[in-house]
Amino acid sequence: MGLDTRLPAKKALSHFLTKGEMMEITPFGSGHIHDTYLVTLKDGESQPRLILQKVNHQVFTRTALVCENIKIVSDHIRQKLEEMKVSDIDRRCMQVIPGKERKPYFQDSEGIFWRIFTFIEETEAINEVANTTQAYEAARAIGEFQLYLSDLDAESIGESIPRFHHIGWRYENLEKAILEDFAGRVKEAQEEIVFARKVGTIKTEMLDLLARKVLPIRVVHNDTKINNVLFDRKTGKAICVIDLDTVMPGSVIYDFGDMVRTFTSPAAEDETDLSRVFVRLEIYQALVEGYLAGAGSFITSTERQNLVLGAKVITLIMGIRFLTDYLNGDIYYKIHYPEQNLNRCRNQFQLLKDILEKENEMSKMILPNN
Ligand code: GN1
Ligand code: MG
Repeated sequence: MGLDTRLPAKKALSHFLTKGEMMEITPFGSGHIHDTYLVTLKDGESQPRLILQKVNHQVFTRTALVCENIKIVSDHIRQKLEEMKVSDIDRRCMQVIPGKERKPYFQDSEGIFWRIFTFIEETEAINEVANTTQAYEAARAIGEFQLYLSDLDAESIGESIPRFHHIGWRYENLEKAILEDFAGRVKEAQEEIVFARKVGTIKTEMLDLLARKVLPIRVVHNDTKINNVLFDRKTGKAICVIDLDTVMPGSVIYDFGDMVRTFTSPAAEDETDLSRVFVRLEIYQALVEGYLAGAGSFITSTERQNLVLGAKVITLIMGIRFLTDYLNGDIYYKIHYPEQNLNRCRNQFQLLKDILEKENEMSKMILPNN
């Protein structure tokens, strides 16, 4: 990224309530959606660092609502941590730096939304889980995240992306993309299309559950991939859950499912060597233990019984979303080469196949006494 793309970021920065002079601004992170920068300031002797983001408003059309949600949620968690007298609170939850107009964002003259968070120092994000301790830790952090938000009225925040995890809607979008064949790629993705249709029974099972309204609607994260949990560099403990864009009313089974999707496979989600894509049961076991250590006290038995369904649904949804984007000509996710979305889809479908094979074992590990 050259100086040109950093200029608007630099300009936006001046519209926030930050202390100090700007020293450095560099592109940061590996997200698929926004443009993210790490900013270093100079404030007397100290050099505070910040995360500045140009929000992708094509993906998040309800941009102001998303930023306001994040403020509500991070303030709520902070209050919980204060009540619990947790130490090091600034590193344990995200902190929004307000714009000069006291909003949790700044909208520039071109309508672009910018936002700033404090940078959480001495942490690392990982893209693949290396051992059971990491899985336990990250899952515990997600479970606790849900726990802290379990008394926040789901109506107090808005839906950042309507129908985000609605599997019926994701199938509708796929069928539309197949019909339109906008990028002329349907012929390249025959096998994947056949597979998606074949596992439509997962959709039926989920839609049936939704229709019965037995899953409580709670404030959940909705994007619990492993790199959205920060680990303390020194202790290896999971200390903060980040990327709160998709925090909205939903079900805990989606968060559990996205952890299974991204923690248990030893490979990244665009790995093309599919022999490396499978559920590591020992990692899964640690994930379950960590999650229940965080969330076991408040989830209902129906939620518990449907956690593995969450893993199937989320992995299927992600495969379908990557496939749909491939067919639409890569308009949603950032890609680095033309086939990347198809590769991501194949990867997710491979993982789903393995989940389906191990489903019984996985369910038993959650309900050992039932
Ligand atoms: C996107 O923000 P990021 O890159 O972590 C996506 C998630 C997907 C994920 C797949 C708003 O997340 O839903 O699970 O990519 N976020 C949105 O890697 O679509
Ligand atoms: Mg995200």
